[in-house]
Amino acid sequence: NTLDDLAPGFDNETPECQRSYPLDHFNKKLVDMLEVLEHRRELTGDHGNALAYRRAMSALKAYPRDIRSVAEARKIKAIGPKIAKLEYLSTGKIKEVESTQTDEFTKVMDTLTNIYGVGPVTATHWYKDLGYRTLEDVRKHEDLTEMQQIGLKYYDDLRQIVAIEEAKAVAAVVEKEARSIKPGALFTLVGGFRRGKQWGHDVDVVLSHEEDRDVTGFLDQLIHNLCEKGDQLGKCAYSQDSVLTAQRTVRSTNTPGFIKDILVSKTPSPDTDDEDYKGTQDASEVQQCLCVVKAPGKSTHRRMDIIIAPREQYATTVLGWSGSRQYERSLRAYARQFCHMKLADHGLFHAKSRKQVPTASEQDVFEALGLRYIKPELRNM
Ligand code: DCP
Ligand code: MG
Repeated sequence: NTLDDLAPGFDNETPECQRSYPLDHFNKKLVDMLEVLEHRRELTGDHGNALAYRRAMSALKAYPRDIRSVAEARKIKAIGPKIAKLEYLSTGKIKEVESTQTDEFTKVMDTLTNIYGVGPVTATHWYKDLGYRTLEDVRKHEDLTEMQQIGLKYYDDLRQIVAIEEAKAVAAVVEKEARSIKPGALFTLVGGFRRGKQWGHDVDVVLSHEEDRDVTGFLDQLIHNLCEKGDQLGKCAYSQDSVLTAQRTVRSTNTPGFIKDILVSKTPSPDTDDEDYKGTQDASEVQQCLCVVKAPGKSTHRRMDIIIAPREQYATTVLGWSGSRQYERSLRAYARQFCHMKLADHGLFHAKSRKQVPTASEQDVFEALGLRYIKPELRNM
C-alpha cells in the first residue's frame, strides 16, 4: 500500500497522527480550495461531506509531492472518487470555489460567524429566519449574549491577524506577571505560533507551577493583576473581591488594564464523550480565561486564551492547546481506538480503570501511546 513509485515514503496505512505535517507542503493550492468547500459544507450542516474533505486535506498536507493526476489522487486512500474527480487536476480551478467566493449566503455567513460567540447555527437562524445581512442588523438584535456583545464591540480589531512578534510581546506580559506571583511558574506559548506559524488569530498560552493541585487561586490572582495593570495603569474598577467572585462565572468588562474584557473564565466543561467519567478521578482541573487584551503601546485589541493546569495535567494541556485542531482529533482517536486510552487536556487515562498515566512531557504522551514523537512544527494537519 505504499505509493513508492510516485511518492516514496507515503504509506496509506500510516496512522494520521504519525505523519508529518509541515507548515509548507506541496499541495497548498488544492488544499486552500478544498478548505473553501469544507467550510461551506460545515455552514450548510453537511458534516459528513465536510469530514471527507478534512480527511483528504490531511493526506494532501502530508503528501511528499504535488498531486499530478486523477489516477495519482485515487491511489491515496483518504481521497474518495468524488474529490479525486474534481476538475482541479485538469483545469487548476474548482468552479464551486469560484462561485462560493461571490455567493451572498457565504459572504453574510462569514460576516456573522466572525462575531465572537456566533456559530453556524445562530448565523443560519439569523440569515434565514430573521433576514439579517449586516452587522447593523445584528446590533439591533435584542437577545445578544454578553459574549456576542463583546464580539461586536471588538469586531474590526479581532479580524486583524496577529504577527508572531506581537504574540510574543503579549505572551511576555502574562509570563512576567505570572512569575511575579509564582516565581517558578511554567509557561508555554501554544496554538499556531508553537507550530511555527508567523501569523495567527489569537494568542494562546498555557501555565503551570509545581506547588498546588488547585490552580484556581493562581488564575484568579493573575487575572486580577492583568485587569488592573496596563498601559494606562488606572485604578481598577473592581475590588479584588468583586473580580474574584465575578470572574468565576460571569465576566469583567471595560477594565482599565491589559485584560480589557473577559469572555469566559472557568473550568472547561467536560468533553461530550465524557459522560462515563463523571465523578471519577480524571476530572479536569484545568482552568481557563478567554479574554480580550491590549498590549502596552498597541492600539489593536487581541483575543487571548490563558490556560492554567496543575503540574500533573500540564503536558497534556500543552499538547492539547498546541493543535492543530485536526491533529488533536487524530491523536485522540488513535488513543481511543488502538490503545484503549482517553487522551484529554487534563491527562492520559486508561479507558477502563480510568487511572491516569503519568506524563511529565509531550514525549511521554507519545511514548505511552507507542507512537513516534511528532514535534509541534510537524503538527500542522
Ligand atoms: N483548543 C482547545 N479547546 C478550545 C479551543 C482551542 O483545545 N476551546 C485547542 C485546539 C487548537 C488550539 O487549542 O488546536 C489552539 O486553538 P486556536 O483556535 O487558537 O487555533 P490555532 O492557534 O491553531 O490557530 P490560529 O493561528 O488561527 O490562532
Ligand atoms: Mg491560536
